[in-house]
Amino acid sequence: DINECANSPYPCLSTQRCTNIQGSYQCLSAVCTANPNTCNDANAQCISTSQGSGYTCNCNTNLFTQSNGNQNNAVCTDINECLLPVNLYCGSSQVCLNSIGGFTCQAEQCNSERCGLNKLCTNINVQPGYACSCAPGFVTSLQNSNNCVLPCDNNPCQANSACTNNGNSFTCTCNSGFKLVNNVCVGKSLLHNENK
Ligand SMILES: [Ca+2]
Repeated sequence: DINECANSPYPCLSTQRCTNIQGSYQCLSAVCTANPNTCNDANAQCISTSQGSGYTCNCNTNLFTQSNGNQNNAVCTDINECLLPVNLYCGSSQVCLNSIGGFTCQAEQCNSERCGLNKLCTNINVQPGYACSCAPGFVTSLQNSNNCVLPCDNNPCQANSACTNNGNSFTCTCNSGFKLVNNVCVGKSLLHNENK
């Protein structure tokens, strides 16, 4: 093989880089090597060419959608491979986690210990791959927001009343001998009128 790049005169334009290849040679722009940030979008790859402006900016179109053409203003937008309702990329017992320029499939993260007492675990497709929420009939504890308790365990009722759990809510009932007056349970012995 002859190295044409070593020939005199130089076989390429002075602004071009000569690359010797088997049986021939290539003249490519030096733009991409001279300035690694030629493409504004960090996910676009600068590819030297022999014609035009000497380069193109290419997103990996398996992983990104490309807009704004293929020069330095090319914009690469991540493809969310994990979009519901149908995820084509991961197995049915896996969770898909999207990332910029890719995605991963991981085992479902929920297990019986993951979320703690009175909580339900849901596999989700964003990091860390699971979410915890209160089981039906339970609410976030006012003492410790990591825990879920029965509504009455948050002591929502005022003095002299009893609390009854009622689904995700509660009912307050004045104790025996007390009567609700202006949203306060007042001792009946303190009431000196016909409402007694
Ligand atoms: Ca992605």
